[in-house]
Amino acid sequence: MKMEIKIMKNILAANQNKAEEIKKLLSQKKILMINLIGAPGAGKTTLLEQTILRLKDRFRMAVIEGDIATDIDARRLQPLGIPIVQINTDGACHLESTTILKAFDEFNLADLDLVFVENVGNLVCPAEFDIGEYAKIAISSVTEGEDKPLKYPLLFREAKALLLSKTDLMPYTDFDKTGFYKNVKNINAELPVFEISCKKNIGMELWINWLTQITARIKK
Ligand SMILES: Nc1nc2c(ncn2[C@@H]2O[C@H](COP(=O)(O)OP(=O)(O)OP(=O)(O)O)[C@@H](O)[C@H]2O)c(=O)[nH]1
Ligand SMILES: [Mg+2]
Repeated sequence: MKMEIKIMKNILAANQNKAEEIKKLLSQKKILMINLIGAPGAGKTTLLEQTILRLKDRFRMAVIEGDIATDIDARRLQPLGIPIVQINTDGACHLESTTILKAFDEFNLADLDLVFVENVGNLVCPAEFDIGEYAKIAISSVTEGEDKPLKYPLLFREAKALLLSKTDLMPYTDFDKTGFYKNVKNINAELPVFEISCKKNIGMELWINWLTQITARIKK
């Protein structure tokens, strides 16, 4: 039992060291890195497609796609014409900073303003790991229910913004929006929430404005 705890501590310490290296590098190069975290199917790749389309003329972007297996998401994003690296974790439920640093070798960092990381679909483990990002962004869809902030509090505590996705499906579910906001507030009173539907193009401007502002601030 003692041994297990020590191993976990070592893993987290090694991850943190690399994460600090990444933070320094990104700060030198004035690059903003976003770590997108949500359950499988919450709408992470769809959000990236729609976000990148809207910011393409403004920022130079790249994507690191994290999945347990396959390059399905990387292929989906390929038509956007930006650099993409697919990481397959081979079973691991989250990305770590060592792999992120290796993925940077595939990019010309001098040519980038914004790097999106789509973490492995999971509400738990990715929230525990600092990968050197500027911000963890949580995405939770209405079909997952309003109780997720209470059941998986770490992500909602760590996130700098929360996207409530698939709002077009709200009329077809028993999603309790008032309850959702109450639960979010309970965990993280300061967390900005953006209600979006990538499918019906609803609510995207506020999210895009928020992201544009923080990216522009980093570039100064
Ligand atoms: N109705 C509706 N469906 C959506 C919306 N956004 C995404 N979807 C659908 O939800 C499903 C999952 O979306 P993805 O973007 O692949 O989700 P993901 O979070 O990247 O999934 P993983 O990478 O497997 O974890 C797809 O069928 C999307 O078309 C939305 O705003 N409204
Ligand atoms: Mg995806």
